[in-house]
Amino acid sequence: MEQKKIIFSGIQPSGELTLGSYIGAIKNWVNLSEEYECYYCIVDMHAITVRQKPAELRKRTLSQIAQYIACGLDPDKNTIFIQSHVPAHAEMAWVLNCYTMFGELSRMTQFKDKASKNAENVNAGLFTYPALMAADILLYQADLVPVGDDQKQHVELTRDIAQRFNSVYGDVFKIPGHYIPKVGARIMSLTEPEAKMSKSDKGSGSCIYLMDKPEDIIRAFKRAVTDSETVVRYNPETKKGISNLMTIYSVATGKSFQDIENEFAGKGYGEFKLAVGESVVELLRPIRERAEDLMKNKDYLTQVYRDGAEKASRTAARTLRKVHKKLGFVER
Ligand code: ATP
Ligand code: LTN
Repeated sequence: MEQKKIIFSGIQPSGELTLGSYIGAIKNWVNLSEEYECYYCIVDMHAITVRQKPAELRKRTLSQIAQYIACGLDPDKNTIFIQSHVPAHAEMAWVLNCYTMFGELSRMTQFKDKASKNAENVNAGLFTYPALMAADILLYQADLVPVGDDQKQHVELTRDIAQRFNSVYGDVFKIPGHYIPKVGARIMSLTEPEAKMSKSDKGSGSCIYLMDKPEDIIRAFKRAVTDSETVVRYNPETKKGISNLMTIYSVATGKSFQDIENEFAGKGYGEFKLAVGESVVELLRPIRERAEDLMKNKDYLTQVYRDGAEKASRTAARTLRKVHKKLGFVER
């Protein structure tokens, strides 16, 4: 039988999952999960590059597992696990740190962005974050990494690190590619359509969370920033707000941009925004209900992440062993 290709992706439990991360990443994880062998991780070690409240981090990590499953990831078919449960990630990250250049890390836009937002805590972990992400991906010899547009630079750096290592030691790592969706790679903030929708913008109405209540979702869409024209037309250069809403509506309903323009020809923005809000309520309703149910069953969730870590550990240990041998570390 032909070996399935491998997928690895992860999300930090640094906040609640958003509609942006669902459309940009998780939705594609679900689509790809039949065809590939998939590892989906909750990257809690990445999350501590920014200060977290311990009780909240613990709760969000568990609830993120429930939300992965509720989005349609079947734990029997996908390996769902918590990064800190597989020590090989930390061990491999150290090795890869020694094959990652200061200059490369300095150029990462996410680092520059987070360093400016957390000026009082620009720690070394925040800087070397991409080496840990490379370790995540390379440990599993992943072929493909499904992420949103903002993570493309990190996946490209992972490829460079892998190639650098391979050029010294032979074919150790598979060189991974990124999988970025054609529609929805960068969902924008509802209140500031020039900026990415981000889970750290809590409370401003700019962001929709998977667990939001229907009335909050509708309210946020009613308030979404549009423009001074009154025509529903796709143009991400001049009509950022409307184009973003059209993207969301297209993903939620399966309609093309042309269909959407026809549907709302001659109608006002109010009607359009309400329709987008309602489509998102229906998209998220089953996910929220399922996740709430799963959160009541902690034993099941524990079983899922323990089984996941066991399976992930086996694969990760194989790559780590190979790397240690190549480096000249004495076998344990
Ligand atoms: P933070 O605000 O802490 O940086 P975030 O909201 O950007 O977090 P991440 O955890 O960094 O979310 O992202 C999880 C995954 O979802 C990544 O693959 C990322 O590329 C994707 N993603 C996040 N936000 C969006 C968005 N607005 N549009 C499309 N994809 C997104
Ligand atoms: N850096 C990513 C999260 C992340 C990741 C990964 C994504 C950590 N390790 C491995 C894909 C593959 C983020 O900030 N969203």
